[in-house]
Amino acid sequence: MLTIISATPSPYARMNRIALLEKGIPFELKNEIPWHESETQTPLYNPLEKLPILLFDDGREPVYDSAQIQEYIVQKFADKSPRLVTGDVDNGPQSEADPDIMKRDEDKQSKSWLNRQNRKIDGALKAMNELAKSRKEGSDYLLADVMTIADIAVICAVGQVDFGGVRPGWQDKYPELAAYWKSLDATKNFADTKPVMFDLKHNTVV
Ligand SMILES: N[C@@H](CCC(=O)N[C@@H](CS)C(=O)NCC(=O)O)C(=O)O
Repeated sequence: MLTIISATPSPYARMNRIALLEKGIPFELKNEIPWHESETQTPLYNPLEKLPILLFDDGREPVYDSAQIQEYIVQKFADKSPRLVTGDVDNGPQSEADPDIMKRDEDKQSKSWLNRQNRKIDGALKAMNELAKSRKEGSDYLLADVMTIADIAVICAVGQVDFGGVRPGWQDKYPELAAYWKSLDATKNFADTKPVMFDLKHNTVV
């Protein structure tokens, strides 16, 4: 049995959870708050003290970093449909959109740092809107007629912008992205993994 160390609001862990759910691979979900030092197991497995982490029950080394975990899932379970990659490495982004959004207390904010992060959010929304626009006519997905990890990454990234409330009105500014996000985010495995603010702490087998 696989275990994912996750956090309920984490867009990174959400990507890995969705990939496993789409492929129908059972896993145990362990929700943590990575900065609750007396309780978290995250630093035991990842020296960077970040989750998600994929654990094995046979003593194998854990895999951490959502992009690495996504790569592991795609390769290890390549024979399980959906493949989640097109196989065409030259055509289109397949892996990660960096979806984390953190808000510091005002007195700890740096203006230039904030400007840089804001520029990245706006640049990413614009780029993702272009991707949504460039979809093949009638396709629900970005790169192919089937879901890939690019769809999972974009939906989780956009979901985090929406959940964090950092760009009110983004749906009006980027209507193609909004329409694409709304329809895929309503499907089961996306709907079941929507971000939830910390305080929910439970272990479940999915
Ligand atoms: N690049 C990492 C980023 C993961 C990340 O930032 N996770 C957050 C939770 S969403 C975390 O564990 N933060 C704790 C910390 O930075 O100390 C990945 O893709 O897995």
